[in-house]
Amino acid sequence: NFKKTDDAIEYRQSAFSLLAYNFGDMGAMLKGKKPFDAEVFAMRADNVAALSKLPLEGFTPGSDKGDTEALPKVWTEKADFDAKMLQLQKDSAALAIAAKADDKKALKQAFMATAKNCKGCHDSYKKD
Ligand code: ASC
Repeated sequence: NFKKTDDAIEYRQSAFSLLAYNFGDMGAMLKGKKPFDAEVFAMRADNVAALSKLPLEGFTPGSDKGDTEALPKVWTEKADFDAKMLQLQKDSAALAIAAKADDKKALKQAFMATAKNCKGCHDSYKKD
């Protein structure tokens, strides 16, 4: 358990920072902003699959109060928020598997499916 509300906020924000870094690098490779490296891509996909399990724990009751970009809706519609976080976990697990196969088209599809979760959840639950 977190000792303070701020610790919960910092925990989830740290997880999101690591997610954005790893996911962003995969995006850069797929967009041709840097060379595609299958090994690095697969490593990042594993990281994203693991990291996607972390943030939810930081959305503790009362941690809508603090230095956070999370909207109050996270807590008033927690079941939907939880379901969206679980969908991200599922899709990034599938992406990690796709990243180990030699099928670039399937890999791109799995990446886009995962990215949809990021954007979809931000649109509903994050301040802009
Ligand atoms: C990223 C990042 C996000 C998502 C989102 C996908 O790299 O930081 O929040 O991808 O832009 O649509």
